[in-house]
Amino acid sequence: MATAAHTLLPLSQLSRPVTQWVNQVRELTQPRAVRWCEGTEAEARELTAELLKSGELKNLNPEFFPGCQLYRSAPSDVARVEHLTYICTRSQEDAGPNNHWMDPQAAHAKMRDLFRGCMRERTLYVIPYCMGPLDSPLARCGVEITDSPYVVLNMLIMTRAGRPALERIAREGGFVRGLHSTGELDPERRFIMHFPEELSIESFGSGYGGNALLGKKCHALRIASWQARSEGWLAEHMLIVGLESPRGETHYVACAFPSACGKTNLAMLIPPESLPGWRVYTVGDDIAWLHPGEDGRLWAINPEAGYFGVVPGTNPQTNRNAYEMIRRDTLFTNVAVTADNQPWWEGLPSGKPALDWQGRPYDPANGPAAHPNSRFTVSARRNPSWSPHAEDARGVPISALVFGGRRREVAPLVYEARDWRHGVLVGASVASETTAAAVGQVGVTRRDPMAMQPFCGYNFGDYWQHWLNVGARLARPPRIYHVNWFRRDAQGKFLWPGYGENLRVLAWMLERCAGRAGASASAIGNLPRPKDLNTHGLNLAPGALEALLTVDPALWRREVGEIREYLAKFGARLPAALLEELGKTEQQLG
Ligand code: GTP
Ligand code: SPV
Ligand code: MN
Repeated sequence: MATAAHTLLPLSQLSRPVTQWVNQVRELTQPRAVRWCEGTEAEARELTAELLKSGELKNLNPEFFPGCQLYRSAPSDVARVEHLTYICTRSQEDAGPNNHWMDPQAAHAKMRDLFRGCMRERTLYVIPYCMGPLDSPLARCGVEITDSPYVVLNMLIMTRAGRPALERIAREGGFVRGLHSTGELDPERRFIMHFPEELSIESFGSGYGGNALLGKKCHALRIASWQARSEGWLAEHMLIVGLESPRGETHYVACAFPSACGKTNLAMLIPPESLPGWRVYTVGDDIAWLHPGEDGRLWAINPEAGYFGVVPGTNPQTNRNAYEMIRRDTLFTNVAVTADNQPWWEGLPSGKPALDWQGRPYDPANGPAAHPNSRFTVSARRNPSWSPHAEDARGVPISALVFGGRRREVAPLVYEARDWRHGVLVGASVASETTAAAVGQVGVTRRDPMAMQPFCGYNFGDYWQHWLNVGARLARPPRIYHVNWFRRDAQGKFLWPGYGENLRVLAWMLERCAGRAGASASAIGNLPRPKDLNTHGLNLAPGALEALLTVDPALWRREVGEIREYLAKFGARLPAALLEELGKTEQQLG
């Protein structure tokens, strides 16, 4: 009975390298106890009960929101902190102008000082986790050490965590090391450090989302993008969605939009009634790992097992799937509550807030009731549109890649790149208005190539070359598109209804892939003519569609100039192919 005996082994005896590392960290941080996470439901229930008892979590109204809790983070700890996030490579050039950089030795020394003794009076949790299906050769494992039970609860939902992950680590040997402490939540003593050459992460002083759930942005994007480059694949900030047409064909599309620009919503889109026969299946809502397959196509897995999604704006009209999904077994962070203890957020059609996200009596003078970056954490299995192929070990084949941004002007609703090479330029040129997902000013337009500005673990120049190399290996590469759901009219109103109606744009892309849909060529790529989009049952203001599909040569000449200036920052590391493609666009603009 070798297997039975094996499962009885304490976790601390499964992998010597993991145990050695835990012991080193224990010595440095001095916790009062060490707890290894098994990943069972009983364990999650027990941890939840402890947090309810200590008051860190609050139960929400069990009649309407069974199994749901509220967590309020420190008011100064509500979003990612890009200015405190570093890539620590031996050479600064390897981190590139797109990253903050610190010398690895200096960074380790700084972090050692912060971590020394930081877990006194606290429990150290060891979370072995697997990013991707446990049986997938494309999945990668890590271990997060944290002193935050809230982080543990999130990681148990967001990743495949516990014994099976540690068993895989014991078999394979390698794993990403992520050390995290909430410290004193002092923004002056907060750093998120990445050591891609060592496959390790050190995060101190924040308990929030991407700063603290180390499997997510830190591992699955910043470290994984580095690993992906050396191994020949791509780690991207992309949703993955399956679209079944009325003809019964299913195609998968992966889309990179910056934070809070519509990935979760598109991933679980509900087809409008006027487009009968379409079905939508969610594979992932935030991160895609893309691998060239033996068949010459690009294949994608979602490394995550849950969603850490933006709450405000979720309602039965915009996203009924998400609205239903978060009505049970969901962890809410920084939402408001009603007088009868239901969660409340801006965009709900009914109810009113009694307490705001900080737990104060609601007063509009204090700003929104729910924090604009308030989030839900929920298992992907709760999603009514969860794809039956989301757990496939080899992933799903991708027919189209889509880049997008939040831009009130310039970028049309949709356009198609001329080919892969041009598509890499289109991705590298993405610009978007900043959102509440990161600390800083909101609504400022900045370059966010491939929606990876905050997440690429190395020099963008090398990254774009890697994209070109991957494309060259694909006999059947996906087509590449750019979309913008956020164009506005002169009064500031959105020109496009968005949400479920976005399916009309995706449908055009798939028809293009099948060689059935028309387009007109422009300097920036191919655009649908109004007649190429299915607008049946769509209620647009007069002239809106024409405005959405217009390329203004004067605005675009300025845009091309700005793109050229931006790309020049990457100097010798910038692939010449991107400048050649930009030159073609410029020439055609006249
Ligand atoms: P991260 O989790 O931060 O990576 O965000 P995300 O890209 O998944 O964005 P999400 O789908 O959560 O949407 C962010 C905000 O944009 C929400 O408030 C949505 O209501 C809003 N939004 C999403 N899709 C659309 C759309 O098609 N049109 C408009 N106008 N707003 C949208
Ligand atoms: C994002 O900001 O892109 C998110 C949320 O998905 S976080 O986990 O905080 O990165
Ligand atoms: Mn994201």
